[in-house]
Amino acid sequence: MPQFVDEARVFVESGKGGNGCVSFRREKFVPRGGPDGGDGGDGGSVIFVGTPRKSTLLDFKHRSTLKAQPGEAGRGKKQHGANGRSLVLEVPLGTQIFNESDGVLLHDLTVPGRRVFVAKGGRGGRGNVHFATPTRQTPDFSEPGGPSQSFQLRLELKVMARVGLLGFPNAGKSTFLSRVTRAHPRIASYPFTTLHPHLGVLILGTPPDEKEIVIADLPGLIEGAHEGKGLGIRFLKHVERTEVLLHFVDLTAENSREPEEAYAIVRNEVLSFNPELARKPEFLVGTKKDAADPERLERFLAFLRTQGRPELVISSHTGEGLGDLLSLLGRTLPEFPADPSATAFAPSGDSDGSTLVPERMGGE
Ligand SMILES: Nc1nc2c(ncn2[C@@H]2O[C@H](COP(=O)(O)OP(=O)(O)OP(=O)(O)O)[C@@H](O)[C@H]2O)c(=O)[nH]1
Ligand SMILES: [Mg+2]
Repeated sequence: MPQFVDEARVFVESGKGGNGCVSFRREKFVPRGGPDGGDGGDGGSVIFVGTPRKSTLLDFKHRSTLKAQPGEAGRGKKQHGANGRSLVLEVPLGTQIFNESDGVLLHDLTVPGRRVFVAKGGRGGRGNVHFATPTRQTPDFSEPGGPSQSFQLRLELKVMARVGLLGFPNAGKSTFLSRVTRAHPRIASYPFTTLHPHLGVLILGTPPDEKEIVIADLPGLIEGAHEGKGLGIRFLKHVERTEVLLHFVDLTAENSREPEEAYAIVRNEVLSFNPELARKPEFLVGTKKDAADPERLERFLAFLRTQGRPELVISSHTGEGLGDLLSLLGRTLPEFPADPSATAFAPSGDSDGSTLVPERMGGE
């Protein structure tokens, strides 16, 4: 599996414009030909484009200097210098581009195919052919090429999902994702099976009223995650764009904690990462109903009732409760995302191998 990289630092530099040329025609029998210095070519730009085919910023881990070509100088006989080639870099959808020096967000690449110029190439300078006037027939100067631009940038990927899965390790998050989408995250009975976010596409409804909803499965959180315990909380940035959180708690006797306690711990870690996440609608969901401890299940349902929450208990093994949960999700999420930066994206084409690229679920 390719490495998951969601942060990168890059130095970008556009190409300088080529200088205009100073040259004079030389022809037989014409002692003093007029000016014929051509224009310099434009310098290439550095351009980023968001694509659903990429799922990590891995490309930039070992390639941190990104330079476009300069324009060529103009030549005699009015020849135009060649334009420098631009550098077009594909990044995953959801990549944010910050200016490293002041931390300002410059671009947020949430729309497939939209290009942003992060360093513009310099314009080619005009050759002396442009500067002849009736009183100045032999201009011995031309325009220099425009300067290049360079910036130190920080790239940060925040995945584009409308639903985020939270919970302790082993709560059954990845099993749920694999059940309701075509994603194949690793599933195992030990904690921290999931090491980085995975996306899957949930299809709700039937054509033509289908809704595609991208779900992000995150690594589990434990007490002290905000201090770096377990895998820490750095992946929580990937739920910042979501519209709904599904918080899973394991109802089996194997879980050493009561569901309410597990919920409170994880919730606390989430809010210590970003208190704004408290404002997102959140559903608390009991998992593994088929193997649940009956008393624990009862206590959990009572807890949900006292909090006025919907009674959501699922089994990803038997499918019980999944229909209710998915229809609740369908009712909660408007047809089109309210926030354009949370738009679910197109089905993946050629993927770069990671499961972060969501796969569209077939007609199951
Ligand atoms: N009996 C039963 N077991 C389940 C169910 N859902 C998940 N499990 C099991 O619980 C264990 C953990 O499941 P995962 O889906 O890997 O849990 P996770 O929340 O993704 O865990 P991390 O990736 O470590 O955070 C696996 O052994 C699953 O087979 C269920 O509905 N019923
Ligand atoms: Mg998992």
